Amino acid sequence: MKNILITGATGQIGTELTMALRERYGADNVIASGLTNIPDAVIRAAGHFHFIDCTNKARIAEIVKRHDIDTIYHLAALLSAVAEDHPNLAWEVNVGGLYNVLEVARENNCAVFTPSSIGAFGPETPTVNTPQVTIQRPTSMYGVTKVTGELLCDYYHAKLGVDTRGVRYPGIISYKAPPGGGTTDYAIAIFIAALKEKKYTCYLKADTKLDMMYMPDALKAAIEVMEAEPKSLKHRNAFNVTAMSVTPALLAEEIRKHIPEFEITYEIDPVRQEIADSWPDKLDDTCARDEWGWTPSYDLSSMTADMLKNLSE
Ligand code: AKB
Repeated sequence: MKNILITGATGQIGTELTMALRERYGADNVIASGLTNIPDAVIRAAGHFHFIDCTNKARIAEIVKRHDIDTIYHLAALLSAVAEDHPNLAWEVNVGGLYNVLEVARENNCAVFTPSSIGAFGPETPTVNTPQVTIQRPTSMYGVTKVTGELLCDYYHAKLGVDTRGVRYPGIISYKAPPGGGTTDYAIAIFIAALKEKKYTCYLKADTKLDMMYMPDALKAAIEVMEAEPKSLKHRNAFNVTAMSVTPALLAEEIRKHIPEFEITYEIDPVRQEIADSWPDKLDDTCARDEWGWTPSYDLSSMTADMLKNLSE
């Protein structure tokens, strides 16, 4: 990787991935881009930033050529709850944007990282130890766009020779930049509320089990899958990756070990509950472990301690 372009660089993952890639490959070689009007000050100060709307293919191509880009981390996307509210826009951004990136990559010989999600699964998918290759019939618009994206990336690799790679992210827990309207966002809001108010009202039921991952592991997965030897990859796109499998009740119990007076109550949001109920409880990430050495560093207890420490600072 010589020169990297990141789309969606001002989002939850993009903000931190930009900084991690700049540290690893040099600030001048990592070009951040996003659509927000006020890009994160740190990203701007630390290197190049361009406004890119990923539905505009010509603009992506212009920046790729200008900086001689050879790798694109394509993070720009609508998350599940927002996508359910705006299905047309979700298709346009999540599928149209990815298609544009893949076309620019094909024309300019770039490798592409695209995150898929646990949202690519549906109610008919086995919920425990969800296999790498299994039934995928998602019922949310977000899921429909993610499965389409996985298939598009497979096609561009198999038929058009583009070096496409990716992982299926679970809910990502972090403290630097806020998430943008996902179903798993409660797992961040709960920490902020616990520290500020010692109580939190959760929009998912107490026993809703979902895969989660702490941000340092999410960054590690994105970097390692792109650095993996191509010949060791049998699957390439959309590797299952996970670090922990938690419910709101379990997370609250873990937080109480640090803040004993913390209380959780529940007011269910039917839209997000339905989405969460259609997603797996626990992914099997054996293929990622075997093919490129994936192994998470944080579990529920170490993540909780680190989140509380950093948020209180
Ligand atoms: C969401 O909740 O939409 C995302 C995801 C799991 O893809 N965090």
